Amino acid sequence: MNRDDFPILSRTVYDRPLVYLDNAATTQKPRCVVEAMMEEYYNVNANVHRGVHFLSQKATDLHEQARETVRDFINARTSSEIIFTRGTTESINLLAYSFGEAFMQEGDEVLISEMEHHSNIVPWQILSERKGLKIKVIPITDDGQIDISTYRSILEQSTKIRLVCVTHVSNVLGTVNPIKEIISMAHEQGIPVLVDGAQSTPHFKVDVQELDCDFFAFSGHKIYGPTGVGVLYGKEKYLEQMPPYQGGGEMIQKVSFEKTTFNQLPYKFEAGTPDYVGTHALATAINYVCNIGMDQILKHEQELTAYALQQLRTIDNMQIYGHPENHPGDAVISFNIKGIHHLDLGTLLDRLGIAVRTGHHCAEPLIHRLGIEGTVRASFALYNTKEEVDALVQGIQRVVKMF
Ligand code: 7TS
Repeated sequence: MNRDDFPILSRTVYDRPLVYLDNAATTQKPRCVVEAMMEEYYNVNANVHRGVHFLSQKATDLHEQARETVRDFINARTSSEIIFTRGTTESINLLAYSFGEAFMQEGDEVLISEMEHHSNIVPWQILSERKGLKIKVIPITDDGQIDISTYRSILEQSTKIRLVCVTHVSNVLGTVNPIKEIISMAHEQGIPVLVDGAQSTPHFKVDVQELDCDFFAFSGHKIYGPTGVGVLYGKEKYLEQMPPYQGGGEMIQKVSFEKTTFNQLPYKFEAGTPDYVGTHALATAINYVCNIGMDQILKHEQELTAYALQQLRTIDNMQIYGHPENHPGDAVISFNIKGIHHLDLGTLLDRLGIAVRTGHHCAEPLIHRLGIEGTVRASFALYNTKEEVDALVQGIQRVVKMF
């Protein structure tokens, strides 16, 4: 599917064709995204929101059109609910600081799950230190799913939980969480929910109004966009009450040495010159995937994941984490081969031109829960093929023979 749009995919590594299976870390960029950035720097570049001159207005238009493209992509109600950040990590840090200031007091609780990326753990720990909060954790089952009945009882037993923060899709297990159910259960107790959408937005259609999530975070670079740009969606009713995260230009209305009044949404949360070239390139990436169709992408990646699971399971001593039969996961497969360290396997696959990730994948508590030190992880994107899965399987078999 559209491989030719991605120039890097035709390069070689150690004189072998590149097989890029590290898409959960970051995706490769289609030509149109790189060209959009080049075109803007060559022909449009000027700072946004501050100039009356032609170029500044043009750059501002592209930047604000990008906000509208993101709004439409996740179906937010208004573009003032779309805050541009550097990525998922910054989105969650912004929320932790600002939501914490507005809505949390000593003794309050934040509820996260056992399968979170460090980006959805550490900001809450920093906030907890600052405010004297407690972090509670929803456990997962042995087959890598959120334990919904324990989640229900945690919600029912505490009156102090102020926010539930859960990932949409696990970056280690590929588990697609029943996020709508998770959100509605929290809402029954009057608790808002942050969804970490870093691993869902690249793979299937997300509708924040349909989910009814209160906050949603994602990264541009995982959805074929540039690095350094991401999004925090938030319901206006919360954002209005939250104080700014950083101070500076752009986020103010009036400044004197005595008092500053803050700008309206979303600018209140966007201090300093934004990455306006990045936002335009992100919108180009979003238009690119929408032109292919998120449903097409999902179908292709589901077929590829099912094929990969089937082929990987034929290898002796293969241990695959998550992906139970009755609960097909997303385009991420973590595995180990008994007797071979994940780092050795990853390094030897690299020598065959196959790029996979090894280690704890920035989700150490989850890796400990699985009782291991790390995994090898293959993760797919719209441009991966069955031939690349075959190359992975043959590569693993070759490494196994060496041991
Ligand atoms: N949340 C999840 C679920 C993620 O997978 C990641 C990045 C992040 C948050 C942070 O995103 P960032 O763009 O702000 O860095 N995950 C990975 C990964 O699995 N391998 O490298 C980065």
